[in-house]
Amino acid sequence: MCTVCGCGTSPIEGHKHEAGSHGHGPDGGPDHDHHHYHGHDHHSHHHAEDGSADCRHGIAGVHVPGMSQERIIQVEREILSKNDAYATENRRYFVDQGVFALNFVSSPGSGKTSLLVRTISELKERVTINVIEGDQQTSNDAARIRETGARAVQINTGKGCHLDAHMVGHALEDLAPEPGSVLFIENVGNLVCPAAFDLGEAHKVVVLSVTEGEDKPLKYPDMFAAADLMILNKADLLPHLDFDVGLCISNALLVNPRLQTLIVSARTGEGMEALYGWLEASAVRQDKRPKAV
Ligand SMILES: Nc1nc2c(ncn2[C@@H]2O[C@H](COP(=O)(O)OP(=O)(O)OP(=O)(O)O)[C@@H](O)[C@H]2O)c(=O)[nH]1
Ligand SMILES: [Zn+2]
Ligand SMILES: [Zn+2]
Repeated sequence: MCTVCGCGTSPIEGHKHEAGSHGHGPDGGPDHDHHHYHGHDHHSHHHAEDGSADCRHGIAGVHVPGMSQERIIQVEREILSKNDAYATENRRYFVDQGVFALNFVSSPGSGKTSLLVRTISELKERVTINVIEGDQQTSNDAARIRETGARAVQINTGKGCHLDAHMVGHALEDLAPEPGSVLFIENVGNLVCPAAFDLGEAHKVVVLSVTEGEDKPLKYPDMFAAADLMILNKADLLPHLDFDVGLCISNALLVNPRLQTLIVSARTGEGMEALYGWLEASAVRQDKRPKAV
């Protein structure tokens, strides 16, 4: 729904958001859209006999009270095209600086922060890793990251359920990641909205834990379609569950045949070496790409 309303302010830890102070953006100005709609449109969702309402059949694929399907599409396009302009700028910055940026997306509690903490602790002698933490309210995750010695900037999205490229651009001003470093962006725990927002990252990495069910890729296909890597976390719990790893992976491949998969445990460290290998290989691949974007 966030692609429709676009409302909400997003404080970045230690960052004052003054009008006119933006150092980036196609128009150089702030990008806080507030759309307020009044009036009546006829509902366009379908009610089935079992009492369910199916919103997929409207042309916008979503139902918003008080907005026509055409207006929803227009507003979504405006928000996403502004986002894409900021994302392009972030991407250019990453490529110019040789910063390898990954956007970690998942439902709440799949283990993103635990994975990042373990990865930083085990790789910090080899590579500089900084983190942008997205969260609706607290700075808990940024504090967990800082305990490893890594630098972290927290973005609180308030009511917003995803990070957008504009927020990340501001966080980059504060963080100024070192050339040649790795940047982890931990998105807000939400399997829906973060799929729609390009942050300029090299790859989206979707983290799914084995306690969540094999059908998640089918239920939330956009997220799995947008990702290049799926990390199946909490593998240490598999002996206690009837989770079918093969079925989960084949469901994910139905949605995205190019998706790579790693099975890990952030708790025991199982599978983490393979993740580090993937990181290294992907960072090298980005480095070899031409600089002009
Ligand atoms: N058994 C087990 N538990 C894990 C593993 N990874 C994370 N957890 C636990 O899962 C819970 C959530 O982990 P987090 O790392 O906070 O998950 P998150 O994705 O960062 O959560 P949000 O930021 O709230 O979306 C914590 O209690 C972790 O200790 C794992 O590999 N195995
Ligand atoms: Zn977290
Ligand atoms: Zn959202």
